[in-house]
Amino acid sequence: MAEYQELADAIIKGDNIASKDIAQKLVDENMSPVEILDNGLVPGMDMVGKKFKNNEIYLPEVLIAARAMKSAMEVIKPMLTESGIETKGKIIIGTVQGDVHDIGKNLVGMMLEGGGYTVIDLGADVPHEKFLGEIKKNSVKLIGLSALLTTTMIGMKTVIGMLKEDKETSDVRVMVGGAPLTQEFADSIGANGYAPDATGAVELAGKLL
Ligand code: B12
Repeated sequence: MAEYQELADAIIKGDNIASKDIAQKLVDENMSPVEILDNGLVPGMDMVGKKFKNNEIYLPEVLIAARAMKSAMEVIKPMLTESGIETKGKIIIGTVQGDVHDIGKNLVGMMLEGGGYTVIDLGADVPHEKFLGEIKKNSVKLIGLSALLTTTMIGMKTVIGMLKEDKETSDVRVMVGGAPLTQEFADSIGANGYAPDATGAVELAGKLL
């Protein structure tokens, strides 16, 4: 559909007014939030990633594209998170220390809320110890760690090690995700699960909790 292409183009151009308006139009036309994500927003952000990698655009453009992505996500958020049923459990999520990428993590959070979980989002660039502290404070049994940089993903191993060493948190389950991750990497650091996207994260949470 042409509107999905327009939405992807708005993300690529970093037009946060157009991205919001087109997302709203698609919502008004009864498109599901997952369709809007899969056909417009995610392909748009993928293209931004490719252009950035090929040096066709630079960081400022990526930042304004991210802002356009966020304003469209605000429009679909209420639909993704409305569930109204009692919570299936609490999950802490966050992007690991040193890493400010939070778009994918935010999507995972929204989808988990939509799936009926209570999400405690610690944000991005979360110090390793903060995960430990918040898990204890909130008696949480599942956490989701996100990383987008090959240099920060190893921080997940540190967090898992800290949890295992502490009696109070040794049974906490950890799921991991982010563009550079693989199932193989997740297994190698002792994570309990990996999912390649936000829909997979919800399925995985169901298995792990
Ligand atoms: C947007 C973006 C930025 C924005 C981030 C804005 C924000 N608020 O998030 C800004 C401009 C700040 C930025 C900065 C940088 N970036 Co950047 N960025 C990107 C870009 C283009 C898109 C990322 C994105 O949002 N994707 C869309 C979302 C929806 O996808 P996602 O994050 O993968 O999430 C999905 C899945 O992975 C999964 N998932 C994610 N988290 C989790 C968690 C769990 C538990 C589960 C189960 C699943 C899951 O579900 C999500 C939804 O489906 C990528 C390129 C790319 N293709 O990834 C580069 C990219 C990640 N950035 C890169 C780099 C190098 C940087 C900088 C170092 C650049 C610099 N020179 O300063 C800085 C780093 C700053 C820092 N310390 O973190 C590189 C990383 C290369 C590498 N090998 O590590 C990439 C790959 C670009 C490239 N090709 O070179 N970046």
